[in-house]
Amino acid sequence: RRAALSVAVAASVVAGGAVSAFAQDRMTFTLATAGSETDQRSVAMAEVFAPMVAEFADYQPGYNATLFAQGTELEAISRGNLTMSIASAQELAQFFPEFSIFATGYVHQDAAHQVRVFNDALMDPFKQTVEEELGVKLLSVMYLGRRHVNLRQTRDELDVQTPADLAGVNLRMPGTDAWQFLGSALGASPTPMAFTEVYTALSTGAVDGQDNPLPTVVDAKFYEVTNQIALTSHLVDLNYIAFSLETWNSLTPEQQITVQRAADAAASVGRLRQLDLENSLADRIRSEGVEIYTPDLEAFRTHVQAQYVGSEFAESWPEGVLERINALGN
Ligand code: KDO
Repeated sequence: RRAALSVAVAASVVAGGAVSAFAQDRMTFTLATAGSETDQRSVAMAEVFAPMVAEFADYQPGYNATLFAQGTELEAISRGNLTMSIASAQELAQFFPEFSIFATGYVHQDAAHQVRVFNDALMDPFKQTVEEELGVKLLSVMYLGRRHVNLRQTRDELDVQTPADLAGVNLRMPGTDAWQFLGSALGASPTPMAFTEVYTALSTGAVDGQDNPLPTVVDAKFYEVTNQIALTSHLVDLNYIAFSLETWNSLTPEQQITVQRAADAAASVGRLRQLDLENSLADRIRSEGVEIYTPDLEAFRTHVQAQYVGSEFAESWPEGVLERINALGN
């Protein structure tokens, strides 16, 4: 049947006919994420992406790192064992150090800035490298939110105003070099740990704190095991919808357009919902007994940025890209 079908498709291409008019085997798009099912990025993928591709593909998400450990998803896509992931720039920086520029503290200014950067020509060589060397296509940029420092200590025990106040604080950061560097740049002592371990580590005191946006603090119930959030906004964090290039190349041009539109639509719906949550959750978290306050942001920004200057990360950034990113800001 396959041979007959491909002859028919070839004939149709020659005749200029619509390839998608032919019946095809259904595909399965498997997505692995460390995020929960109720994380807004997961919700947007399930509610927006899945129905848009449903004509030709079944969307099968695996949440909470059940399919692949956090940080191993890109390799799984590259090896042909996975179709999609919600990948971070820090994970990409493991393969291509220049991606650390998008994981650097106080570079992205807000969600709109992330979108402008992702869609700008400056991203083309980055996207091309990931396609050519990893076999992964970055479809769209998702908004995770402003990361803040969330600690077990009460504010009476530790009032965080400047990076010096974080000296000796055992801060869980995700497990890659770019994340660890950011933890150090904040003034803390970073500990690498997978996301799925963080709640327990906070509850037992194995770590003093973690950094994530407010919606994640609520979704993962970190407010149950912490006492304060210093609104450092040290990283306006993003993720890319990463897609197998091999699968992409097996799609018809129309299917490719549909997948691209579905990814963009999911990213945009997820972004709006996440922004809404970010703006509305502080009171909810306070009502759980967590103190939320703004530290000396200028002190944090200056200190963090100074750590990157001359660092091995900054050396990997292609010339002029930071200036182009900044020029796309407000
Ligand atoms: C985390 O491990 O703290 C992090 O927020 C890092 C992000 O890049 C992202 O992977 C996220 O976890 C997971 O999706 C869980 O929300």
